[in-house]
Amino acid sequence: MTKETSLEDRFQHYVDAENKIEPKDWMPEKYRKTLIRQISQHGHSEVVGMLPEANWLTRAPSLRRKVALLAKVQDEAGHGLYLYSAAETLGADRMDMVKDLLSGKAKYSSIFNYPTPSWADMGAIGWLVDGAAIANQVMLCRTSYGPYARAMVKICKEESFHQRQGYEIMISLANGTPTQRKMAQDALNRWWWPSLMMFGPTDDLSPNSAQSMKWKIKRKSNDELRQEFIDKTVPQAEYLGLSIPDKDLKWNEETKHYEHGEIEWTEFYDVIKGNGKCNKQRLIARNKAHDNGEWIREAANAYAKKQSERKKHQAA
Ligand code: FAQ
Repeated sequence: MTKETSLEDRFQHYVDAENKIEPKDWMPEKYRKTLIRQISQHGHSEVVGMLPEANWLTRAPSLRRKVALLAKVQDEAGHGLYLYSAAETLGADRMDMVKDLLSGKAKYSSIFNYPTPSWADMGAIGWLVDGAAIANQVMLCRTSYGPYARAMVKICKEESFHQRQGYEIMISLANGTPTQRKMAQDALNRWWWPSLMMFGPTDDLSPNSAQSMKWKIKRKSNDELRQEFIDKTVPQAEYLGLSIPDKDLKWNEETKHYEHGEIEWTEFYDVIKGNGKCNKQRLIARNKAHDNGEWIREAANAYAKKQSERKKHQAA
């Protein structure tokens, strides 16, 4: 048995016994790389995920709605920061991660490449997109890497507020005028399928799942989580009196789950290759924001440099 293999075996036993891996613990290089990939993609998703909703901040229909939406969008920025910090504990460099996002090299969630032409999209995003994010992220509170698991606990609490915020908008629209009901239905029609795609490819076509589940990075498979989301969300749509845009959706009394129609996987792969409706627009917006922030990074770095010089001077 090679030294590396025995370390890997010990690592696996440690994970199997439900221990958390901490930054200074030994870990297989592939475990570290998988986590950096997933956590940085997750961080990028939170950061880019601010853009579709930021589009409506100046046009929210009331002060109350505006305050809630503003708080939600700010939360997403905070989530991005926790996640980049968690990736840094694995040795990733923040500026490298940011550069990969800005150049289009790094992935972020497919869902944020869809447009938000209507106020009802704010409802649908909170209800469906945050709903899907919660389904996925509750399991991540138990992920094997300590800093990621702990970040997810706080993130999930905030995502619950986001989901309620969105569902409450949907309730108002669904109980409103015929035009408002139509807006709500239209938003559900446009966000339903992309929300199902958020969970990633089907288990048989998910190259990373098996190893990630063995290492307890992921606790449930993409299909399991997608099914949980559908089972939870269909009754919520019924409560709103809205129709899920899937003619093949039906309850299976034996399995106690909903069966759903075919997901357009070609659309998903097109979006993650950069050819979605808003991929280019999102990267342009992120690059512009980054360039506009240059002065504050310069000021922060100059301040940090000055502080460290002062400390050195005092110590001498
Ligand atoms: N979009 O082998 P798998 C949010 C990629 S946060 C783009 O199954 P894995 C909050 C995947 O990276 C939403 N790419 O991969 C919010 C891989 O490519 P790679 C983000 C996707 O990692 C709400 C390839 O396909 N949440 O919404 C997607 O085992 C509202 C093969 O896939 C997270 O990131 C996708 N949807 O499972 C913010 C949660 N799906 O890297 C603002 C953490 C798959 O090999 C407003 N991440 N790919 O080149 C995860 O749980 C996992 O990474 C999955 C994918 C489940 C996303």
